[in-house]
Amino acid sequence: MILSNATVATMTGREPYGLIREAAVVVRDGRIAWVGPEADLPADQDGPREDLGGRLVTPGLIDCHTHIVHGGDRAGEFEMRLEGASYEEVARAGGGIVSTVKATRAASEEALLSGALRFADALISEGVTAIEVKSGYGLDVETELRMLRAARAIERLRPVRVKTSFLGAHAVPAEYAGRNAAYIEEVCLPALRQAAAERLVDAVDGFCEGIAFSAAELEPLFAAARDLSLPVKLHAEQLSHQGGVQLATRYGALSADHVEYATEADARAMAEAGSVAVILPGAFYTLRETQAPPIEAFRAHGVAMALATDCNPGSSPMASLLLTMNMGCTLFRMTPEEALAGVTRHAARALGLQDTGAIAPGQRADLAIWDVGKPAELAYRIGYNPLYRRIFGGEG
Ligand code: DI6
Ligand code: FE
Repeated sequence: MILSNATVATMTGREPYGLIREAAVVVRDGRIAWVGPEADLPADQDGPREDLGGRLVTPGLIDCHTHIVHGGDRAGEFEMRLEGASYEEVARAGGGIVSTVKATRAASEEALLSGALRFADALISEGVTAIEVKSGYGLDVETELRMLRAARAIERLRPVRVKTSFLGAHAVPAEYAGRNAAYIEEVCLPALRQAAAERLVDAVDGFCEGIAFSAAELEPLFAAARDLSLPVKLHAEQLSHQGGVQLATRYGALSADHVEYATEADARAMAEAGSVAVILPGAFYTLRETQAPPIEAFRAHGVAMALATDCNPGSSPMASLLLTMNMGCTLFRMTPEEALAGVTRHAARALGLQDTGAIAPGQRADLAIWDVGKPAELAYRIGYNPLYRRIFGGEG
């Protein structure tokens, strides 16, 4: 297949967006075989040509932080918060994450899967070709494993790549209240080992926060991840500064996520460790947070920034990566180019994926074709989806 007469945002090289106008992309055997100015197309690259009429081609989008597998919803809590209750107050009153745990424990694998497919389909309709999915609403061995199985099943039913993260250390369940270390030891570690043995886990995540786990409490979990040769990532410095980034970077984390309260020193540590800052404006917006992540420090230290939906029933009930891009720009003054890199190249890196997220020879042919003329249009409009076509592994 040859996509011709295209504007291609390769997301590689020095040009903004790696943009090539009047370009062609050659796809063979599910991979990019060639990309460049159409005038330079080698004569031996033949095949059916599709004229894209100047439309924009980008890498398929990647949502690198979601909680789309869960039971129930939290619309009631939304109403409570609108009446003035804070997220932390709701959590301490037995709402919040713990209420989703109840609904998730009660749900079958099929119910969890069909619930998740609603959000996966919404993301796919916006050109998403890879989604990260976390566990973390089971908080017991059996339910954590069931969530991960449901996450894996998405990939068998839809043309999308799924990467799973074990988030057993998301909250302390009622039966372990006040016994955080015992919960990690008696539930998280056995669940992680079993999930790893069943190849259900691609990375290990945790929630380092006053309402969840301290950095010291998470250390044994990260040590276990290292023993299992699994990469780590962390919800860090979201609502307060807890030292999560320092823990994560000591373990060479793929990413530190949220990071609103990260410091200059944290940004330096992330740059040194090569950890991606995953920026989650949906949670910031939903919780009406006021502390924005230190975007300027990330830029200054050369920390790669990804953007993701954090799609979850509580703090970020958002299933649109295009809206996420807009929010990254409007709320945090990221540039539209940073926003697109944040949902392609840098999102791939936050998941440890090396074969997707850019348009270059040898990369998987995961592409999104948009009915727009310039790449900044993707972050600019609100509530408008200009996807023209999506190609997944050369198909579509
Ligand atoms: N931080 C978040 O924003 C989500 N999890 C987390 O660790 C919130 C999840 C929820 O409220 O259900
Ligand atoms: Fe999250």
